[in-house]
Amino acid sequence: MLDYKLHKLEMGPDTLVALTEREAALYYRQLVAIRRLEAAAAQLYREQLVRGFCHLYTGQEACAVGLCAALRPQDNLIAGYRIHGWAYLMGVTAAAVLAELTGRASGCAQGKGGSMHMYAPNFYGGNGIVGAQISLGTGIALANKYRKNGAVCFALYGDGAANQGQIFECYNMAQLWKLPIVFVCENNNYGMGTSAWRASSNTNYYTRGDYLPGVWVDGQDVLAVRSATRFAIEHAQQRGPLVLELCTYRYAGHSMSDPGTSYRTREEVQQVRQRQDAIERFRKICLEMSLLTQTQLLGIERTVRDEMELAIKAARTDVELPLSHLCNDVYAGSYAQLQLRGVLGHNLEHARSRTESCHE
Ligand SMILES: Cc1ncc(C[n+]2csc(CCOP(=O)(O)OP(=O)(O)O)c2C)c(N)n1
Ligand SMILES: [Mg+2]
Repeated sequence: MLDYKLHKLEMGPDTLVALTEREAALYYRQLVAIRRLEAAAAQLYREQLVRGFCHLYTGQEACAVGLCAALRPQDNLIAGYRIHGWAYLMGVTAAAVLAELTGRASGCAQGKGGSMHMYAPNFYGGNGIVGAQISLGTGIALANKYRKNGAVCFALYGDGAANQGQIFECYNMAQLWKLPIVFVCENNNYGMGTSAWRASSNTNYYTRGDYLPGVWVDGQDVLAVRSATRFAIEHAQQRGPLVLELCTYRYAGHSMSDPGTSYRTREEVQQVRQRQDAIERFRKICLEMSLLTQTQLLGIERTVRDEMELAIKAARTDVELPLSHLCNDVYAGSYAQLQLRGVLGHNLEHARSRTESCHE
């Protein structure tokens, strides 16, 4: 029996849900894959192969797996900067995620984007400006409505971002125009170096849309998130925007440079790991409901380990783009042939990248 809290809604998501063996195997594989993907990212970072920022999603896996399980092919997603797992679920391979982190040509943005800038079809990627993705997501929802394509846009933000002014402008416009958008607040209890209760006057993020309906969801439970997402899609299509608050927890620090222990205790992190870990909880459901056996679970873990080992190898050894590709894809159309200014000693042009020429 799933539990929700509702704001300005009489009916909420389904509290009883069905789970097939196939779905159980898929979700378990995805949960474990994201955890291992982030462990690999952390390892590559420690080896100083990842330059720039690196924000890990460890602990929050059930939010991404549950939400993506309910997405239809036409729906869109846009997120902040904690996106490795989202990119993976939206179709970027583990190798393309890790190779992107280490700046390789085989990375999903040819190594030019790094941790925060990964994209895939219908995934409008990571965005480093806190809250800015919500304005972009509202624009995507407006485009969906204008094109009558039936798609719903999911715009993700954190508890820290929830206090950004532009989010309230977006709530307002989305409600006025009844846009097909779901505002998804992943409340992991902490922003950058501070806690939600120190930074927000109202930590019930599902109510923060005021006139917008909202649902509080247990973000450590894949099935609760999936059920809430299904409900949100129907609501957004028929009635317009709503807010989903996914209550979750971040094990790692804000980014790799934050040990994550100056604003919370090690014991707290340890307790959440022991009592509310999303993977452990899902594993228990699978065993208790006899959907998967211990052997099958171990088999899935082995497959994921092999997948990640290959991905780590690509991230370590694939080639980088040559200098001639430095400014490709900055402009499109008539700007394509413009000479690049201010690069002394090099004769570089703006151009569109051709993947087959990446390795020249
Ligand atoms: C406009 C803007 N202000 C400040 C920052 C610096 N900053 C980066 S992340 C962050 C906190 C965000 O916390 P939250 O939304 O809870 O996301 P989480 O890191 O927990 O996933 C801040 C203040 C920024 N990137 N952009
Ligand atoms: Mg947060």
